[in-house]
Amino acid sequence: MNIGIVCYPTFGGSGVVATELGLELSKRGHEIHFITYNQPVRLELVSHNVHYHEVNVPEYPLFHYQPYELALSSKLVDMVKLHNIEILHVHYAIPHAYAAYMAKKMLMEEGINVPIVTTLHGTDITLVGSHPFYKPAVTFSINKSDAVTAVSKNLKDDTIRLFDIKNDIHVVPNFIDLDKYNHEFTDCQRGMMASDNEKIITHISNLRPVKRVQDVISVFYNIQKEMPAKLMFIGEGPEKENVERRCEELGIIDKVIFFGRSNEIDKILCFSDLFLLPSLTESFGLAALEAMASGVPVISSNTGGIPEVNINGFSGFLSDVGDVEDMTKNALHILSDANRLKTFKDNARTQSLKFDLHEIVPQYEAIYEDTLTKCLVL
Ligand code: GMT
Repeated sequence: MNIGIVCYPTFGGSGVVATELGLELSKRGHEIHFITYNQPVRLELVSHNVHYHEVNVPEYPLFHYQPYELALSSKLVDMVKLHNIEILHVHYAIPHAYAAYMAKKMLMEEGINVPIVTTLHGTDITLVGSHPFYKPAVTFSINKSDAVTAVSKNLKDDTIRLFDIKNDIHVVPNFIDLDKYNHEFTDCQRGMMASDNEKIITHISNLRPVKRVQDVISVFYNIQKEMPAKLMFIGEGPEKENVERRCEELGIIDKVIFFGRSNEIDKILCFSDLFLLPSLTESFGLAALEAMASGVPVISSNTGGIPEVNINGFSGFLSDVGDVEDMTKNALHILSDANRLKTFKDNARTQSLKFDLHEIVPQYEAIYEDTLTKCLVL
């Protein structure tokens, strides 16, 4: 198949999933066209069947806001025609599904019918999309898509609860390339980060308020009072300065290593003992899955789609949002006993196997085929 993928090219989970999906589909023989405003961060290699088409928005002083969705829909029209793209898979409703629908209508004028598959990732529904400003456009875009998928059952339920949805929503969970997160990784340079007796706690996110990174600091502060520990803090975002200031105030700054954005999180996760994800909401929690695939148990909040990924008492523990005392208790329970830690590490890896990309990517292929067949009939 000749597939166009539209996504946010940044470090967010939706862009990561879209990129990994495109790369795996290319390995399975499909021709993939990424169409976005920057080369996606995990798209290191453009090969004979992986292409990247940049959307440029010409600056024009009359426009107070430069119209990205207009530029995107025009680019989609051009790329579909130029490369005979058969199907468009757009990640994130705003503005991608909206722009794709406009492109579809323009192409129809020329007798070309290109189906649109929209994948909902969470923030497009729970945080941004349900805002009254965007709600009509998001509802419209979802209802006009030829197929809709959501990354968890919880996100599907939220979408149906928050919007007037006429379309079916297929749950296709996020996935992981288990070979990339091999916990037998031999080049694991733990010794560079911490001494043998120190436990390594890790957090990865875009440090937005929804991630509740202050809870990460609180839990880590409590842990390091009980046992030697280091915190690996990966990511950039609006909460970073507050986090640094709080670590200074608490006197733990020398125990926290800030990595900034990283494309090598597998190398950091391979020496981690515990992963913290205390988010306010999370449609799936791809970062937790990446940790588990590296054999790292997860202490998380019990919210959104996280319980579909992290199994309480098996791959880690779930606590109420903001309950840092419970999170601390659970973290210490896992970390304080070497045998228990080993069991939780093994369980985390076992749980991640359910999200093997070889199982999940064919589900997307089946949706493409089904959607193409339906659109041919129409
Ligand atoms: O969590 C973020 O801030 C990024 C956001 C995104 O849109 O890229 O992540 C969302 O999509 C990921 C991939 O499907 C999910 O794993 C995240 O849970 C989801 N984030 C939220 O729901 C807050």
